[in-house]
Amino acid sequence: MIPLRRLFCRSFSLRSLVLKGSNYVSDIPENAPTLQENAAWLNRLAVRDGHGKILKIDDDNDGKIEEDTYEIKQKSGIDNPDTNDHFISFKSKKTKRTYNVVEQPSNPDGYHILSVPTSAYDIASSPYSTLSSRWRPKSDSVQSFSDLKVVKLRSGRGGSGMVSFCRDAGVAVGPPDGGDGGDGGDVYIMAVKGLNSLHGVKTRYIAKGGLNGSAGQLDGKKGEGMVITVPVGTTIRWCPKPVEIRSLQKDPDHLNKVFHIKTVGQFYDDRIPIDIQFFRHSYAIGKGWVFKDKDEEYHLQKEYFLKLRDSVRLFDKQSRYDEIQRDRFPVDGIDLSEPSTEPILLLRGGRGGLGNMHFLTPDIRNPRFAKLGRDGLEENFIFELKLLADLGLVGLPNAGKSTLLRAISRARPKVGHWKFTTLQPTIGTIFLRIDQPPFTVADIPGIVEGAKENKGMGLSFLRHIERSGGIIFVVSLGNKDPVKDLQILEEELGQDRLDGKNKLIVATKADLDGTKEQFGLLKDYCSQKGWKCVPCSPKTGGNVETVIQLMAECSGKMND
Ligand SMILES: Nc1nc2c(ncn2[C@@H]2O[C@H](COP(=O)(O)OP(=O)(O)OP(=O)(O)O)[C@@H](O)[C@H]2O)c(=O)[nH]1
Ligand SMILES: [Mg+2]
Repeated sequence: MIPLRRLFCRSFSLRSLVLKGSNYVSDIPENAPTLQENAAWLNRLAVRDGHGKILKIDDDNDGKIEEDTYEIKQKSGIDNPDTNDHFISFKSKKTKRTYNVVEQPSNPDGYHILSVPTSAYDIASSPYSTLSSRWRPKSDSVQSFSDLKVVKLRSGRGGSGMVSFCRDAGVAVGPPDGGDGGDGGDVYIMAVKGLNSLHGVKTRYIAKGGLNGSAGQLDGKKGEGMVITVPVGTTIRWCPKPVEIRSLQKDPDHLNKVFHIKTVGQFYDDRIPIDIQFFRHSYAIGKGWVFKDKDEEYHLQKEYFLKLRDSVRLFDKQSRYDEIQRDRFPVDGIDLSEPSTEPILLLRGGRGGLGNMHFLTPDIRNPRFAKLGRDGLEENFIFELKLLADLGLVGLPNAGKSTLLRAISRARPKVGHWKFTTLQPTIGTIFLRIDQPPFTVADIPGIVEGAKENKGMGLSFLRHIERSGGIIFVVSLGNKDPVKDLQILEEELGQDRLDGKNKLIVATKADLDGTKEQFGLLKDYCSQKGWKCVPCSPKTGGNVETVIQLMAECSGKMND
């Protein structure tokens, strides 16, 4: 544990301490900050404070801990463009979400308030989630699948500095030699190939804290970090505490409430939010001391301590400024659509506290105090897996989507004559000729009328086809009115989801008697819209080749 270099320094250092009144010469570590160095460092802090941004940070010495990232508020004038001049509303190009930003009345740290309706964080639950595990339908495969997780992450707390004095043969109390605390562990995320579900992601990750410093100027070890591995295609969004979201959902007035989230722009005072600002619930500026032998009360009566404390307040301010600059997370979240080349930092660990060796000054010969480490961060995130398929199969339950995917690829989704056979998405890969790139098709659970209002399996599964190039509407000719079925699907998906995507209509179960007329009506409807429509019977294999060709065109991946 003790670095060799330091051990070496302890035993054979070059600088010596000659004790008055004795001939004894004691070795002290070579890397110890000298009295002059410490004095110069404290002076430099004072100069820096004269001009520079760190002055902007509120430094009330009232012992209050810092702000929260967000607050839940009643919708008020502040969120209303008619009554608030400082209100702006804009649409993010990346996520297509509309944001309302309100200038904060008092704005000491340069952040603004992003007003987000509570519905934005509704964590959709499966329609079966109220059932006990015994009655819940079992998934199609042995391996469980999960595409949404709310995860609590916590970075490690910094270790405390040590109060210790050099002791040696003949030296009862030497110069201070307490080392600094180690920094807390960080939390990282990494997208890797080969995973296709979030079921292995835990609901809580806690990085280790840094170790305290030790005697002999040994700094504490840095806390072990955490690397969370997720499948490629995962997106990560910050979210408020799930307990608060759940209790809000029970509140009949929740639609009138908003989350006021503190955000910062690219530049100071920039109102277009780029990042969410996190705050550490750590000690206030000037606080966070560890005392040994003599307590705080004793030290507060000493002039030398009060003077030193003022200088160290400036150091705390600088540390707090660094934290404010770094503890941020993109408002739009992180989209891990490519495998990560290196881990991405989500939450940084707290900084370790200073050991007492830093407080040796001309006035203070035996500093019996050191600083505590800074706290880590604790935040919640929504991990959402958006499978990456070139095409998505969208249809009412029992339309024959899974049968179609089985017919065109080697994927084996479960088929059944009851509704909602498919409970989790499956991706099939279709290989054409050798000179053509393969394309992928995702089979997702069926969509019913009213899915928008969370009927059936809801619309949450559409996240898997959000990034696909085309949508395949699967309509059963065995149903009474296929045109009506198609209209329901269009209505449920909404124009926003359909825009900019290739579309193909596959009419299944064409082998059934009396479906010709149905197909004629469907074809007419599709040609009015300019969409291609093809009949087939995946069960008997009829016309499947044509369907594959049309799908390949629809995927937009065909070579000329
Ligand atoms: N006659 C006939 N029956 C079919 C055809 N395709 C599918 N079926 C039947 O329709 C029923 C439903 O098929 P699935 O493939 O499970 O339908 P799905 O759209 O995946 O259904 P969900 O997963 O519940 O949304 C099954 O009983 C199939 O055997 C077809 O071309 N002809
Ligand atoms: Mg199915």
